[in-house]
Parts: sequence; C-alpha cells; structure tokens
Amino acid sequence: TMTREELMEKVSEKMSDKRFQHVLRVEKKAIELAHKYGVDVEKASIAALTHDYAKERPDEEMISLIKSKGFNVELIEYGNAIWHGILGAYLVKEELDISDSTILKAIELHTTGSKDMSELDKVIYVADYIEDGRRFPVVEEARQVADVSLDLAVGFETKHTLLYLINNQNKIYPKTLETYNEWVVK
Ligand code: DGI
Ligand code: FE
Ligand code: FE
Ligand code: FE
Repeated sequence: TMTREELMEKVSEKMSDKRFQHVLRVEKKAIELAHKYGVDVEKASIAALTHDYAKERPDEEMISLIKSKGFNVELIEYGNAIWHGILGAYLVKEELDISDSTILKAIELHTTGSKDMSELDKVIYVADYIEDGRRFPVVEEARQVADVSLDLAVGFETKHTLLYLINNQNKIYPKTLETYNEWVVK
C-alpha cells in the first residue's frame, strides 16, 4: 500500500498541473467534510486524490476499454464527462492497486451520484462541486448548504447540475435522473 506522497506522484503523472491542483483542492474539501460528517478521513483523502485519475486519457483508449472490458457500450455516446468516473474506478483498481470497494464506488459515482450513496460517496460528490477553485453563480450557496447538511448539499448540487445540463441541451445520463429522484424530489 502506497503513502499519500506516492499516490500523489502517480496521480500527478497522469494529468495536467491545472487538473492536479483541482484534485488537491477536492482532497482538502473532502477531508474537511469527512471530519464534519464523521466519514473515514483517510478514505476521503484517497478517493479525492484518485477521483479524476482517468479524466485526461485519450478517448480512443477509453472507448477500447469500454468495449474490451464489458462496460455498457451506451457509455460511449455520453463522452468523457460520464465515463471518466466509471472507467476511472476500474483503472485506479488495476493501475494503483486500490481495492477498497467503498473508495472505488465513490470514484465511480463522483460525477452522477446515485440513489444509494454512502456518506463517503456524498463527501466526494459534494467536495468536487464546491472545492475552493470552483467559480459559478451558485457555488457560494452550495458551500453554505454543505455547511448545514451533506444530504441537502447532494440535492442542491444535483438540481443545479441538471438545470445547467438542460439549459445547454446536454444528454442526461439516467443515473443523474436517478440521483435527482432520490435526493431532490420532495
Ligand atoms: O471531472 P470534474 O470536471 O471535476 O467534475 P465532474 O466529474 O463532477 O463532472 C464532469 C462533467 O460532467 C460536468 O461538466 C458536469 C457533467 N455531467 C454531470 N452529469 C451529467 C453530465 N454531463 C452529461 N452530458 N450528462 C449528465 O447526466
Ligand atoms: Fe470528475
Ligand atoms: Fe462533480
Ligand atoms: Fe473533479
């Protein structure tokens, strides 16, 4: 098993400095949320450091993996935004030798959420959205909600992500709607 420094080295090799700085800010926020909401801080750190591990892999490599490793081929049409978490969990397990299923699930769900989210899944999902470098109109409100309730923060993020996606006529991944139905609908 790797030290945090070894893990940081492996992750930074696979992405631009700009994205690695995002990863470090997600880790900082995830650790903060983990302390506040009673989640395993070491797991939060590892999941945060690895959540975007696959984000900068070439599309051709990712599409080959989807086909050869038996992932749902419908992933292909959703593009990197959706497949980097799902394939990321697979690549983190294969290449970084991280086998903790609770960490791998948090990586897998970090973009879309799901109806069944552990507290660790919620911490990573929310930390990615509100890390200190994020700048969008409702981020300050999202940070305030996360200060009050992790579940409400999941709902707030899901609602505003969907509003954004619909405004831009983006394709909605079914899991995103599943998350909406569980965490937003009254
Ligand atoms: O990888 P990050 O940029 O740090 O953040 P992320 O993994 O949470 O989100 C990546 C992108 O995915 C972001 O622009 C929002 C988008 N996204 C989330 N749900 C959906 C989606 N895109 C589409 N097309 N459909 C979704 O359901
Ligand atoms: Fe991501
Ligand atoms: Fe996110
Ligand atoms: Fe991210």
